[in-house]
Amino acid sequence: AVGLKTSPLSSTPAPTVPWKSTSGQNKRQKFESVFPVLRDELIAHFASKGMPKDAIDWYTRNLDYNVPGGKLNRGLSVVDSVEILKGRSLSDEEYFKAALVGWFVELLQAFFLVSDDMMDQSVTRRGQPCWFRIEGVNLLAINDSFMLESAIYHLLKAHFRKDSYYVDLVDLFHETTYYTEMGQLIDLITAPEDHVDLSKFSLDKHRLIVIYKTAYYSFYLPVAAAMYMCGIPASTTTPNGTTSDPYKLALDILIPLGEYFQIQDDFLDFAGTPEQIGKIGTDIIDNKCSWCINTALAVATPAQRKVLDENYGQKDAAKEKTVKGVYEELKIRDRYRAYEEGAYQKILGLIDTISEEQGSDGSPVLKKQVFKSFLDKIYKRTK
Ligand code: GPP
Ligand code: MG
Ligand code: MG
Ligand code: MG
Repeated sequence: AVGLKTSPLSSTPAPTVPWKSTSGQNKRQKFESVFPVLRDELIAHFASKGMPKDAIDWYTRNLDYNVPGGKLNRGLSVVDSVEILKGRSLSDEEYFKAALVGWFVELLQAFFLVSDDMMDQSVTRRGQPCWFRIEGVNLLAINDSFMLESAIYHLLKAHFRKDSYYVDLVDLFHETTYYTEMGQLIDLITAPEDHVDLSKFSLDKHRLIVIYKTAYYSFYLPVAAAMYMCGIPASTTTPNGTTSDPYKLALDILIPLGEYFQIQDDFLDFAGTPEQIGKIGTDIIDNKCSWCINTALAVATPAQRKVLDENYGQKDAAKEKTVKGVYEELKIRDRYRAYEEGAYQKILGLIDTISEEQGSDGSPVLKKQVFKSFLDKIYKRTK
């Protein structure tokens, strides 16, 4: 074995700070400027193993093609949450570490998207062809996705192994990945390619799928990671003696938030243009248990139901169009707008239940603004 434990690890100290020069620019650019730092660190480590030039070029292309270029909501939420929880602006070192963890969430997302696009047989992503569709890539994209995932744990070890919360972060990323894979499994087996049976769909089934495939990694992971980095303990006791688990409290808000986000994704798969959403919707053709079909099934007349039964889940653009026609007849757009308003109000109500009262031991506490800031990032999104 290569003795992973004893081999010298690359750069633990924060490298020169390229993001300093962007201090007047917006949060996104500042966050984006950290990506080349970790990309170069991964490539330098890879090259140090004697990897040949063509492999170095391949890995660099994998990272550049698949990791940046998204909306970055998840990654930015780590940084925003750390700032809100600390209640002050961050030092350069603190910013760098929060941004690194933000990029770990984006690396995890890249790993999921590269493989999800193969499983969903998607065409485009973020306005460009899906990685596996690039000439010469094909099934090699499976290994490329694995490398995006493993990069997280390499960088975590390089930068965080001496921190008290290191093991919490490792565990959080592992557990969240496992949950997402459980969700992906039920997403896929509820959508068999060769057998359409709409009676198997339900909004309860949909809820289970989206909580596991999306909500944990997209919402709980960034916030819980920030909470660990800020030293929020697993249990707090208020001065009046009641105890609560801030992570459970966060989960109880972030799961409904994630459910709302995936319903937006399902709606945009039907109603968004590829220019807007950067991807071509495949849910109807892929026989997905989407919010749109479930909402349609709940209100369809027997005649409309028959049309859905005969046209859903088939690799046929004309049939897809027919399904979309039924969605328009059933006013799915209006129903979505009503859903969105209700979900927004419900989540605001959940956020309001958070007590910001200081625990009796003086340890840091959860803040409403963490959730408000995340909700604001996605409310009424069109991409
Ligand atoms: C979103 O589903 C869920 C994921 C991208 C998680 C994938 C999980 C794996 C373990 C691979 P989606 O297919 O609706 O997303 P999109 O619409 O972006 O393709
Ligand atoms: Mg999918
Ligand atoms: Mg997909
Ligand atoms: Mg989708």
